[in-house]
Amino acid sequence: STATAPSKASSSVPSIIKIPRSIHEVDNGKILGFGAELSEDHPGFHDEAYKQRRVMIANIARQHEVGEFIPRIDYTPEEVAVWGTALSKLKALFPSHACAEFNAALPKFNFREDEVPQLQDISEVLQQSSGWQVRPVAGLMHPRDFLNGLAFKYFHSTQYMRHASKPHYTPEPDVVHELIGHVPMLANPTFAEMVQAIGVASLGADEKQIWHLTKVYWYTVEFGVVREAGEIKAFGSGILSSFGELEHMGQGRAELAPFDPFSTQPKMSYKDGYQRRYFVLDSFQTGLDQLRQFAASIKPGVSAR
Ligand code: TIH
Ligand code: FE2
Repeated sequence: STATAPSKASSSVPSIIKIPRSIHEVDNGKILGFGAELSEDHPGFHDEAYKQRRVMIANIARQHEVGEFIPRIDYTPEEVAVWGTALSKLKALFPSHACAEFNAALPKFNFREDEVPQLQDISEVLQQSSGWQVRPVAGLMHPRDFLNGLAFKYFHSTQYMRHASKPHYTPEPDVVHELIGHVPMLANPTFAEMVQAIGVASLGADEKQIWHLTKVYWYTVEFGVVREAGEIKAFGSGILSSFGELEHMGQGRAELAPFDPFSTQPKMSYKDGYQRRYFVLDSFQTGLDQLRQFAASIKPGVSAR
């Protein structure tokens, strides 16, 4: 979807940025990092059967077209056990550690420990709540494509399970992270608008702006916390889907800083383990206002069409 700008053979010449007009023009086929190949420090790196299973599930996402029924996965008893272990431990911490909006939305999805929810069913419930839908994806997408999807109220979701050896923390997105971490929050209309504002800002953004927005997304949607009656509560999906990270946040030893989309965001990494600092929103309405102001300050470059 991007083409090189004609003439002037200089590396500083930006390529033409195509603004998708619908979700059909958002490419979910460019898979980076873990999605393409597990790295050596991934818990499943030495497990051939696990890697083959991932390839099979990834192929389902590769063949899926927007608007089609999302094929069901017949999760193995081992995969169901990983889901159940993660869910039961997390559920014990949610009342004290998760934000009120998350706790209010969670029951809509009826998560059970003995069954991994299917993306199609979850997408239907989500659509009823906030108009958002889920689209399967093989692994980590190109940031521009992922962020563009948010503008159209589409959340790209992996469908494979984390490795059984590490149910309480994994370095990459998986179905536990998507369904427990992201989906209930996206059922909240104010939060969902906040996420959409990041997506709208990404339409036609240049490479530098995309990189900044990726970090903004990371420090809010993935790892944000919110002040609630003077207490710090989790709303970031990477905290809500990891018992280890949620417990770490609750211990209060990580640094806290106010979130500001206009300031330089710190470097992010999938490999650093638990966050050493969390950014704090005063409320989702405040976050929405901040992100809308920021989105309005981003002008699509001359190369956007
Ligand atoms: N660490 C999260 C978990 O274990 O659920 C997954 C990730 C979220 C963001 C990056 S990796
Ligand atoms: Fe995520």
